[in-house]
Amino acid sequence: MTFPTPGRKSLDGDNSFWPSKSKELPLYKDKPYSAEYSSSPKVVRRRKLIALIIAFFCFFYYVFLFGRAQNPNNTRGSKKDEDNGFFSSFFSVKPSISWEKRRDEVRDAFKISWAGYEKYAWGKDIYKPVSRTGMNMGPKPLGWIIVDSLDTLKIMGLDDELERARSWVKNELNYDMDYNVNTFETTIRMLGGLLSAHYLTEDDIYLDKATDLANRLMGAFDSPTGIPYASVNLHSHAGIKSHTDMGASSTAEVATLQLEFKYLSKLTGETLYWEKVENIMAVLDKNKPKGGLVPIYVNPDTGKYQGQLIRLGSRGDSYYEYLIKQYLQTDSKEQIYKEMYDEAVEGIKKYMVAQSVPNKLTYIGELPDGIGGNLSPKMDHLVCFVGGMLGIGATGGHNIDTARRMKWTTNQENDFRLAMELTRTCYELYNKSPTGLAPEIVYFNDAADSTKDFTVKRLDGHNLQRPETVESLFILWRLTKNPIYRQWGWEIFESFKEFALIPNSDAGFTSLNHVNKESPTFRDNMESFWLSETLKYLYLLFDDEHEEDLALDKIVFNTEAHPFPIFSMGSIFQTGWTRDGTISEPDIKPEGEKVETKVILEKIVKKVSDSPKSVVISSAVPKPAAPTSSK
Ligand code: DMJ
Repeated sequence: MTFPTPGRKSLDGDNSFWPSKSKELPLYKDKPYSAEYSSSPKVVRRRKLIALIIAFFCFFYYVFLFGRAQNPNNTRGSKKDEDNGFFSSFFSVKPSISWEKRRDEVRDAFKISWAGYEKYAWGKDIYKPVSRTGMNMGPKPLGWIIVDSLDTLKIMGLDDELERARSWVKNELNYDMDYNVNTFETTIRMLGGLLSAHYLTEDDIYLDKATDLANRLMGAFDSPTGIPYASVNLHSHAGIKSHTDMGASSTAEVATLQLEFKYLSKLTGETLYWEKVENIMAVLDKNKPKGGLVPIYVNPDTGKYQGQLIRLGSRGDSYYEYLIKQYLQTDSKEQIYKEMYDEAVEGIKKYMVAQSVPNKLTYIGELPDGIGGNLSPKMDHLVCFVGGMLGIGATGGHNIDTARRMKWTTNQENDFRLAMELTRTCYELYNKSPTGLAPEIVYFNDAADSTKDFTVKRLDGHNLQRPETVESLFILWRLTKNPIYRQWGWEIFESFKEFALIPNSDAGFTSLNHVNKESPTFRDNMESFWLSETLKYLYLLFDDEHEEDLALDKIVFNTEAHPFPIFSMGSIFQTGWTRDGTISEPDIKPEGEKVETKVILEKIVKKVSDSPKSVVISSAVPKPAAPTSSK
């Protein structure tokens, strides 16, 4: 008996790829021989016996069907194919899948990684699970792994572990160190981690630390244009230009700070953070990017894009992600970001989407020479966030059926279909690899005689336990409730267990050097996003309990998977710029007006307000801001 391979069917949200029951089991295709009607006791007994036998078979038939329908393991067409023969299936009837059990297995994987980290590297920024050691990035720990994991601990209900993490944050974490950190990474992982921990626990310690950190990061924005420098010194607050790339900052990095600083503004009532990050968007948009597509570098002194290379992989990715998320974060009121997002998506569809040969896998290539140049068939695994982004962008986080009943355009429908196609491609990056894990970079093949869809170069085959594919699976699962997304996520998780879990060790999971080898070697590093993103998204993919409190139309995940609430701007905040490049005077309300926040900490508001409020954006290119200090 054969079953369709899920990946080959169109995924239109209606489960149509599952085999229909009527075609599935020809169990009774031959009638039993019939006897003439008789009502003698012997015949009655015989009838009863036959009825019993039929009931017995009906029972197994039902169990078998139910097991099949619920057990999509049997639909795989890959290296993990099972024997789908009728008899073996019949006699090895599996109980229906418990997604709750699978969710708990993800939780167990998290616990194993966390326990290894606690035992061998507690408090350190870098964890090397193979050598069972840890290191700090600077003179003192930044809380890289602990802070990035706080909300996952809360979501998974790991209360004891969370208590130990909280106590470390409270007693050990001190950002006052003479050390240069990357502005973007520190914002998305540390500031984002603290803010979401505060959101989920309402514990003030996290907001206190977040505000202290944010004030130290403010110096990064002290460039002539307000486009932040790549790095900042945590002690002096001095912004530091990139030493490479002719001093340019990455476009994705400068445009992926907005959710964090705006949420902090909302929480504290301090408008400075809001103004600083909003200004970046105004300066970037003054370049009037063609097709909404932006080169991956921007010069912080001039605000001009640098180079031609356009891509949705490294240095380009979350620029696009934060366009739609900025729009959603403030309750879909800031139309300006939706406009920019829509333009970008049209540009992506027009200039960057292609299909591979032979299997027509839809992918997003790169434009090394900008729009008008050739499309390179290179795609980073990082690009796999796009499926989720397009899904959220089309539906606004609502279930697809609900969204389709609302105002629904052809563009939205096309975007959603593209979301599903790209996510299928990203799944295939795993499915077609000997380890079941995706490489870091692939090159799609488009020659007419290609026999395989993509090629992996020797140096591109590593796997860093990245989250983008499972992120999109989680989002599309929530939006469609199509079980194929759960099934694909489960296969990926099983591959992590098989190849990334260090055997005979209590140190946990690690990265791999090459996924295209049946016996891959370990790379001695566990990225913090394994805990903050990959395992969180897998957990939520199999989980039903957080559907309400972490509903996609109520929260936005920052790019490091830290959830923040969607909030109303109220009377304090507004969009302070228009798309012709001018920046309007912010209409800050008189002091004393009530701030609509769930938590306002008087002392924090005061601490922030005490720092020089130097930025009043009143011209197209704002003046350099005076250094801020909270020391
Ligand atoms: C994460 O730090 C974030 O998701 C970022 O936006 C991109 N890269 C990593 C995970 O791969």
